[in-house]
Amino acid sequence: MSENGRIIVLGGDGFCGWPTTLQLSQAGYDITIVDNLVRRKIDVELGTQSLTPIETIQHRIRTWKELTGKEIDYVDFNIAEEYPLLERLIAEVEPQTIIHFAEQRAAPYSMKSPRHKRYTVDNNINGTNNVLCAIVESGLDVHLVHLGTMGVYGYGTAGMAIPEGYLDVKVDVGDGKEVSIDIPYPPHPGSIYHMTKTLDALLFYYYNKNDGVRITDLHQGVVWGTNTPETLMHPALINRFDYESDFGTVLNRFLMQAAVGHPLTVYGTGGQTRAFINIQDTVRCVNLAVDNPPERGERVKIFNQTTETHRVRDLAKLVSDLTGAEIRYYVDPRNESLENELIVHNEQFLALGLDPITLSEGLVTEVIDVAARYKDRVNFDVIPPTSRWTADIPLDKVGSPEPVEFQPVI
Ligand code: NAD
Ligand code: USQ
Repeated sequence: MSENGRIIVLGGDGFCGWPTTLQLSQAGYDITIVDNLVRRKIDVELGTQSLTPIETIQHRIRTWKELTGKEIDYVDFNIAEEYPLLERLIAEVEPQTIIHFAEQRAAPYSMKSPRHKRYTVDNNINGTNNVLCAIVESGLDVHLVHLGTMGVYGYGTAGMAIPEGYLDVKVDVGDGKEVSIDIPYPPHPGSIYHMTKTLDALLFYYYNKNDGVRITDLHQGVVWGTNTPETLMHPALINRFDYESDFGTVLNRFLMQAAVGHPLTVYGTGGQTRAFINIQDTVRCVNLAVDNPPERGERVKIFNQTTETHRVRDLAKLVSDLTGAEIRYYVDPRNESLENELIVHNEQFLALGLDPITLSEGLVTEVIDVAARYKDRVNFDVIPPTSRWTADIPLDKVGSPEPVEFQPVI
């Protein structure tokens, strides 16, 4: 029997799910992972692999048991398609919490083709609906913690900081009177993937209102970094590191590119500002969310899971200053603002005790070291972008360096 309780981690073989699983197991929770390993299969589809040599999930779990004596259960099924298995698992495990990482999470992959658009919607929306439906059917008071994205808000505002999920608005009700109401922040997705997260939010709103399901939605920024104290305990526990152009996120891509001597691939002017979080803080935040569930009857609890914002070209300059890497501007394959300001509230996690890891030279160098160590595994063909947002962006321009006249002065 666990010291702390039982948790089902959906998507526990993935980049965020694996280190979170280990940390929660170390903290004394009994963990059951559900993962259909689709992420590993997508690597085969894209002709790539994690930069770090990740072991099979069975080997990972065995190594963890040998090192710590702690058991992690693993079940392989598709939560979007195999609903009865989900119902049965929840009835058997009787979890206090389900953490839901199990979605197709790459914006470029979701824009690749009609098949990829439809897969992303089918997988993410059916998966989330199945989890909610199965929780209700179980009759158990399960707290659902979902990994959402900062991208549900879009990346600009009317001038204020982005609130944590809800917006206070004043409505003119006539006769010069105004009432104040608190509404879910208007969704503003920038890709099919981000759209699925805004649809997830509506599912949460409904199941919370109708069935009283306790839900925490974590609006997470771009994650960077690789390892956590637990994944560093043994080479077989190493976390995955995505570097190709669909799943590789911007800062990790720049760090890998610097390590292998590829120019840093800045899209457009690099004026896009995004919210960021280190993988170690991802793990801490999920743990804090698990330990601080909403009360019964409380509305969906929303946290902005991010610790700092940066402009893409500033990140490129930082990496270039540290490593001497060349910066190269590429035609932006995305339909996105070329320049935006982004200020984000994140006080709730700070109030719960999060002490953020911010971009520091030491940590950046550590990630470059990881990349340098495994640079022989890099396939240079999968570094330039290949997915485009609209047919207006000529195919032959995607993945091409931008003409010189578009280059901004840093
Ligand atoms: P990932 O692709 O590495 O992990 C997702 C895992 O879920 C994979 O192991 C995959 O095999 C599994 N999975 C997907 N669909 C499934 C299904 N239908 N049934 C069973 N298993 C399934 O992604 P990640 O980077 O770990 O992201 C996890 C979550 O965090 C995602 O929901 C993502 O939207 C969110 N998020 C990630 C980032 C980031 O920068 N990585 C940033 C913000 C939010
Ligand atoms: N970018 C570059 N060069 C690159 C890669 C990206 O300039 O080589 C730019 C993109 O144009 C974009 C920004 O960097 O403006 C961020 O791109 P990204 O690929 O790092 O992140 P994104 O597509 O937004 O998606 C990632 C995760 C997703 C998560 C999201 C959080 O893959 O799961 O939801 O970050 S957020 O960005 O806050 O919406």
